[in-house]
Amino acid sequence: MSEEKKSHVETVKLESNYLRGTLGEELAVDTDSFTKDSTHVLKHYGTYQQDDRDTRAERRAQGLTGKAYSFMVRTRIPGGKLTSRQLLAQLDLADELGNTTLRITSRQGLQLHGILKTNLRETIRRINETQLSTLGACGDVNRNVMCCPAPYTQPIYRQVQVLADQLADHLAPRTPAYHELWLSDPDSGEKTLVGGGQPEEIEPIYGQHYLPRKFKIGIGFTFDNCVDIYTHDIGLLAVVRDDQLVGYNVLVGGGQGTTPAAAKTFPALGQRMAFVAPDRVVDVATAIVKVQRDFGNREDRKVARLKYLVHRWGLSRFKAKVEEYYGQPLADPEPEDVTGHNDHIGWDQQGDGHWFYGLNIENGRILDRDSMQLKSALREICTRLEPGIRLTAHQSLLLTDLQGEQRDEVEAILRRHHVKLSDQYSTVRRWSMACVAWPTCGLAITDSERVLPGVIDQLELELAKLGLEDEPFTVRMTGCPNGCARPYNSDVGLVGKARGRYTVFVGGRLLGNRLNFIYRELVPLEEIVPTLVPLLTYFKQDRMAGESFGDFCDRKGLEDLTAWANQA
Ligand code: SRM
Ligand code: SF4
Repeated sequence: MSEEKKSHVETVKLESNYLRGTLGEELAVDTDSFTKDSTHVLKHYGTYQQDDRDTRAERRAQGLTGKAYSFMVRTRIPGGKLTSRQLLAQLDLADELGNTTLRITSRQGLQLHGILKTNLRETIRRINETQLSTLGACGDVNRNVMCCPAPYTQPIYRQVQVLADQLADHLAPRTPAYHELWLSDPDSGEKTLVGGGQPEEIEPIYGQHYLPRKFKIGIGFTFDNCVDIYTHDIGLLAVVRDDQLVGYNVLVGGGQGTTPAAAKTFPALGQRMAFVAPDRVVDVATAIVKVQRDFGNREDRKVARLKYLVHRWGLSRFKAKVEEYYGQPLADPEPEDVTGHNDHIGWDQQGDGHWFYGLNIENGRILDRDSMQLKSALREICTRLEPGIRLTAHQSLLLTDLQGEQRDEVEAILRRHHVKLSDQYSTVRRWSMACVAWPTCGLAITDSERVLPGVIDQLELELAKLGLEDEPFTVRMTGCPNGCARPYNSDVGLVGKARGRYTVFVGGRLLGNRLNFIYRELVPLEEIVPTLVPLLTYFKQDRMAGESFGDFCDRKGLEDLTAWANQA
């Protein structure tokens, strides 16, 4: 493809000299923001330039020019595994340099918001000092690698975590610019010379252009698809027989993002491509990444994800190309598929005499407010008991490696800080998830995290009236169609379409292996629950034994559901 046809972001990456651009110069000057081109480069270091969208109008009214800029800083944490010390360091950063909150993301990462440009370097340096990294948390590279976070002692759990770590290390950008820009003393004059090196020496996997778009990998089990493997560019399904992990079914081309006005875009489920032995997975994943690097669309970022390449070529042609890059034929996938889902919430035994506690955190936001001091409670638990920490794909966390006698202490600390124990959450709230959206997300059309709790309040009442309060089904909300809370395979998806209005999707499922469909468009926030009530009533009356709400909606289909709702 000629350089002229490539998108502007491609040119910026190519000319950035392995993600340097003018970031060094811009960091050195006393401004509150970066130039537009530099923000594209900046993302690869796990940080986004944002502004407080709540204050835009007020600032205009006050005659202030420009925006109230600050930065989101994302830490990538393979499998969501970290220590109490690392979590405490992030909480310190949130309090000292951020907006005093810390956010667990839908990909087992952590996000700080409200970091000022002058504090960016210190923030990233301090995260690295705790042996965590922001490199590749965003940008056109492989993102955080997800895997089941449960700390059970059976070897298969350790094996998937080891694989997540290996993939994360192997596919991390290797540019020395990360160290140079963020970790070395800017006044020391320390510079790493990369200008003369060959692309294959500096970035053997990515080259000078990096990937056409973001890239995501998740590793799940057949009996526990808690990481939603069908939604990743590469989904790895661990095939376990007689307690042994015999290999992985490799799924390709999953993804959620879509632009409703552009018919060429769509959410897609991963397609089952091959079965690969455990020790070959990193090489096969690398071959897939390289195929996307060389053949993914670099003209139009809307259709640049791997799913569009798989769609354009078809699975057989895509597989043949991966085999060519890998150097060997690949076996067909084994019959195993996902059969279960576990959010790991509540108390459970690890198998080594220790316990873990899955603490439900509503929409992943760790903060103190008058009615509940979650941040302080976690600080006290981490300081006094030093549990291991695992972040879940549902924006919650597990406190691990606890002694039996520490269980009461954990609960007492949570209670003292007015934090609800996991069993005090309703089933519907436990299985709900919202993206960040307003006010920090620059792409948000409307609210998500700030309004979902109110929607759930109403739903709880209606479900109780119908006697459906114990019914597990997923409700996922996003402030725009990009799909950051994975709303397109959930039982109920609520997707921001206009300010205060949402598209209501139904018919997905907890297992994550079916897309939902649009039930109603442009539903005002306050009408969401009234829109769902007739469907829930119908479900209660006409469901088959054991049928879930999503399965029911899928079986009935749009026409039938609409006819019922119209006469109800
Ligand atoms: Fe996302 C862009 C937040 C998981 C699909 N996402 C964004 C940005 C960075 C907005 C932007 O580009 O300016 C959001 C920052 C908001 C803020 O203020 O923090 C953002 N995404 C998030 C997080 C924090 C949502 C959350 O509440 O947890 C998640 C961070 C995960 C992490 O730790 O890495 C997050 N984003 C996802 C997921 C879910 C997943 O990966 O499992 C998806 C759908 C899966 C997928 O990628 O297809 C997702 N985010 C997007 C997209 C659409 C991509 C596409 O292919 O069309 C965008 C927009 C884009 O890339 O142009 C986006
Ligand atoms: Fe922002 Fe949209 Fe992602 Fe929500 S789904 S965080 S509104 S980009």
